[in-house]
Amino acid sequence: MAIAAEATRTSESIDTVESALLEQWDVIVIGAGLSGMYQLLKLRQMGFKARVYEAGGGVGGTWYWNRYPGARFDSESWTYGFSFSPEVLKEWDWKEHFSGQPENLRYCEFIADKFDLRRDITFNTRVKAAHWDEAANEWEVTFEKGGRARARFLVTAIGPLSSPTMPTIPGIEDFKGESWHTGLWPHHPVSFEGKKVAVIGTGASGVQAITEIAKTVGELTVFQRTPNWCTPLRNSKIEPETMADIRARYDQIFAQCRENWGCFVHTADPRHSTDVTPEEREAFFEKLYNTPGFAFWQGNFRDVLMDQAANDALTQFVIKKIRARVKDPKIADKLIPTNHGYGTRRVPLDSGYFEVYNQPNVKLVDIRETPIERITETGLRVGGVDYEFDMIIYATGFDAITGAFDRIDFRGRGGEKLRDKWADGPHTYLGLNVTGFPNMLTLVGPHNAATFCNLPRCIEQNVEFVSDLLGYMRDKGLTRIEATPEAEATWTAHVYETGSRLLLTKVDSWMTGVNKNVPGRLKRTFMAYAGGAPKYRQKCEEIAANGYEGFNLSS
Ligand code: NA7
Repeated sequence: MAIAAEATRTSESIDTVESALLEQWDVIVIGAGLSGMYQLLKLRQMGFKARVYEAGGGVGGTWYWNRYPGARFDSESWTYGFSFSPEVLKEWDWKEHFSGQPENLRYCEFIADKFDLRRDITFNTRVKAAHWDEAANEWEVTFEKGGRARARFLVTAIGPLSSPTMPTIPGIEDFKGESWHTGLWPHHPVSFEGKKVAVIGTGASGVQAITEIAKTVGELTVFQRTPNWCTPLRNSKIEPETMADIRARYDQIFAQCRENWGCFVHTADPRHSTDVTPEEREAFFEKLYNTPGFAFWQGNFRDVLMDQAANDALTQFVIKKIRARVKDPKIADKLIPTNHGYGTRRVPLDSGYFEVYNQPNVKLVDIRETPIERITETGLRVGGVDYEFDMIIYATGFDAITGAFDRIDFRGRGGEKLRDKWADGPHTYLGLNVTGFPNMLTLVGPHNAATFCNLPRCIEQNVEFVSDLLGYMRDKGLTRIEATPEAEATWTAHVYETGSRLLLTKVDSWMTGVNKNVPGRLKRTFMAYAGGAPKYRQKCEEIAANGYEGFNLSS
């Protein structure tokens, strides 16, 4: 039951090959995750003939694919749901403050049912290529399973973390036991009871999965390359009266998110960490550490993610916490990151992660000390020692942000390949369009504020901007839009300038585009706009108010 070494999400059922089929639409949307679903709804409401093509067998994107044990929100559930529909807000009850994957997928399905979205979505259809046809002024999209479709506008809703990557360890194909990638988790139940399980990878997915698997596993061995700074999630149930209170405050909650850098409810403290005494600082850290969600990361003193000395003080606090949670000091040493400060990579939120290593049936192997040599038929060879396993879990992450674009052969004006254009990092205007790729709008694309965002909040902003733009063009009889080279260059430079203030842009992670499993992804680049969602929204509003300045619009 081994999975393929190459982590591809192939279309789930290969229907009849309809290679002759040519479908014609006003707008094609690629992807039926949250952004694709909302974009479809808006386009339909505006009277556009729109079609969504989705590789998976259902809606939900991230929540459709990432079914691994322990997968759940790190955002408060009630800040994550869509805000655009008062009816949805009235009808949907969140059951936990940080809701789990099964419920999150149900939410996506509820949205699809509520707005009858599925009738405009073609499932099990992975887009292989999208080519701009200059003469026809439209896009032609071809599918892996055959068939093609054309539309004047192309909207990519392909997600920032949707291209899973496997390690480049030799022998992956040889393993005879069960093996799964967290981002390609099967739809049937997977039991760990009595089994010897290996997990490779300790990012946010690995941390959630390891904690859950440890509850029932026979023996668990974690292969860790880089430890991460985890802090407690502190999830809890939402009782009906609490849900009623949340519902009454939705306007206020979403308004608060709108004003926040990453659209969370945790706002950075306006003080510098040196404005208070060491005792006050410690007490503040303690309070935040005990607050659910990203409070400790996002609601801390304003300088801790920008100033090295401030970050060092915070890091020392987390080190103490890890040491207090892990009984064996030698294991604690291995679990404490040494190559980056707290909060400079995506912080996994944990629900008992460090305590897992106090269990007698859980082992931690530091593969920087003893690298994995190969995968064998029965397990892993590490430092000359063969470890036997029933199951190997790859929690090895994604080719982030631009990876999903690289998997589709996008070609713009004159046949230019997007992959080539972005070879040294993304170049975009607002993270929503690329010069040379007319009429292509990239929701949650690189250099968009959405990458650092409580995603649905920024998805709503992105989708509404794109919808207004398409409505404006239709009203004015315009059929073509493309960012000017100047606007693209200015925005790209602005993204770099803004990012350089953050410590996280000086550290290797998916946020800086580094993935050691992917050729050409070893050099850091800037994947996201770090100026924050409020500034981004303001910029978009100004641009729209000025007749979409920075874009060439023509009929
Ligand atoms: P991440 O955060 O990219 O984590 C991937 C993990 O896998 C990380 O610990 C990697 O170590 C490890 N990894 C990757 N390749 C290897 C190899 N070849 N050998 C050993 N270990 C490896 O992905 P996640 O899925 O956890 O999270 C992605 C985001 O999804 C998350 O931040 C949330 O926003 C949702 P490394 O750090 O590269 O040394």
